[in-house]
Amino acid sequence: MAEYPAVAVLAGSKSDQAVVQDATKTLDELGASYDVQYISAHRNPNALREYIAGSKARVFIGIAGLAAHLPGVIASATTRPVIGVPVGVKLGGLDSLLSIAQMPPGVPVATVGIDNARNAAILAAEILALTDPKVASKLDTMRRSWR
Ligand code: RP5
Repeated sequence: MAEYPAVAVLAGSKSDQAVVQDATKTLDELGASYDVQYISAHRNPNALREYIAGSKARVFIGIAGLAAHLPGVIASATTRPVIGVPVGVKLGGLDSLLSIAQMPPGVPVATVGIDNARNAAILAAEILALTDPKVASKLDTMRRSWR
């Protein structure tokens, strides 16, 4: 297991907190360590870049609503995998979903469904599980519990 938080969970606003908690609850279930930060990509872009540069996280989860550029901006600053969670604020979340999913070729963001932070956390754990047997075992147990 990594000694530093393995997943960085970043959200654009404290108003995204309920969705953030869906992610962290699932990461707790799967034994994946994480750090949570609320940093707006448009209000505080310098702090966001500094955080990413200083982070040793192996996977980033970016949670944002409306224009939802946060996950794309995270991906612009790192080659580590980024998972985006569109938050349903307006337009049923379709604006956020398209903003996150429609990244131009070359800078991908793996996108989950609207407000589906649980899937983002499971996907992050699946990435960690490639090299972390404890997380792999927890994922296996979770899947078995659904049978
Ligand atoms: C996005 O705009 C945030 O991720 C949030 O989902 C939405 C509203 O933000 P606030 O008005 O609460 O700052 O940047």
